[in-house]
Amino acid sequence: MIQLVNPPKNTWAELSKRPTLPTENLDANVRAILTDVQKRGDAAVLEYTEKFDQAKLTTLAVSQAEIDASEFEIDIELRTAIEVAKNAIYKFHESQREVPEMVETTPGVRCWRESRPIQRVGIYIPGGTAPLFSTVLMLGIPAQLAGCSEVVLCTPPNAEGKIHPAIRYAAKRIGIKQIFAVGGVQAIAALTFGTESIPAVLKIFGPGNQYVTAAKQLALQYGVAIDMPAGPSEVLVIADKHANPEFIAADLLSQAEHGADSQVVLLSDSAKIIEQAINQVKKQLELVPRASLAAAALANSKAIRFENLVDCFAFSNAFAPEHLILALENAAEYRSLVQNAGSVFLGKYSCESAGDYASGTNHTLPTNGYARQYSGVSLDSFIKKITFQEIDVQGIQNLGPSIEILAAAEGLQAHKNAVTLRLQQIKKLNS
Ligand code: HSO
Ligand code: ZN
Repeated sequence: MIQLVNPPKNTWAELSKRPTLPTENLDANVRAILTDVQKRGDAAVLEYTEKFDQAKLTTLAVSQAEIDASEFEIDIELRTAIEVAKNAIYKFHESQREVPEMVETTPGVRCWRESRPIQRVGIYIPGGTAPLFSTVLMLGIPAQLAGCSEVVLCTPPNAEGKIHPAIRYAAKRIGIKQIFAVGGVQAIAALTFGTESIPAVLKIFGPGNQYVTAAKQLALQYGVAIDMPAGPSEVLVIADKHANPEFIAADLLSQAEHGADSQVVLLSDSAKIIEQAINQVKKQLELVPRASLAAAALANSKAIRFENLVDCFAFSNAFAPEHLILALENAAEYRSLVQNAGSVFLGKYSCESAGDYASGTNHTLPTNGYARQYSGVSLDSFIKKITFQEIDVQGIQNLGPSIEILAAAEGLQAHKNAVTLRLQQIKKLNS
């Protein structure tokens, strides 16, 4: 880890920059696949699947028999743990339902909002080095709770053309019926345009590599919504002298093992804690099977000592981490200092892994500094809110004259007339 002491404020923006991979021709290559899938549908998708995933498929849809078989392919322990996670995620997202509140803005004028689901949504689950079935739960559960009528899951097959059983099982447990063995840009393209077998959707969710992310950005241009711009996963820990260095190191490593481009930052006002945590990282790294990925991530990660915790929070807000762990005594009391973060973990027992899997909060969160302006995925991400209003005779009489003045002042006579005609009719009826 790169160690720094009290870096001046004018260096914070630079220190907060996430490394970017060279993206030469990336957009052009991604666009070419998108337009090819748009033109040739399943045939193109099958070709790209053979090219990028080495899987020779004849159909893209995962059969119901394969989905059902998942139950026997994973052990009872994992099935039970999935159930625990599912219940907690369900409970927390269920609590996000809003009861519509009707407001009388002027006597006789009532306004309110009602939620409706986004009808067709796509969930992308990356392949790569870890089968992220937890993400199936994180995206599928709020989709089901919102009442989305079609939930389409795409995930790349292995070279034998198979989907990891835990991904199939998680999908089955939450009632996702449409699973397609397709990944990468071709999956995003299929969800954007629809193919003979894969339905087009209105919004695409889920993490992915830089190609998938670029494809999602392009999908926006075709009128498809996306959850958020995504990037490599990241954690920032703020620790005081009371923190447990073993726990800090474990949390840093849990994020670092995601990939070589993961972002890991430790901030503290205690030189001793930083030293101990770094020693622990070295020790624990040896026990992690994905040590080479974690070591690569740690190589460009930072441990920074500041004069005090207020400066730590100021830096953290500038960095806007996806995950923020407050390894502080009385951590909850520091809440108001947090301005920018995707999800916050308070106190020594609140590890990020809990939020990644089973506490109930969503793990699809803004990375790359987007926590400054984006929220993580929630029930809201799967619904639209429609405003309603109902105006009675009294309401239009109260509000009408003001609307007439406003419309006239904008030079929009027809707008004014829509009110005037009604007011005139009311006058007639009353005389
Ligand atoms: N930390 C990841 C989520 C995840 N971790 C899935 C394990 N599985 C991004 O928030
Ligand atoms: Zn994680």
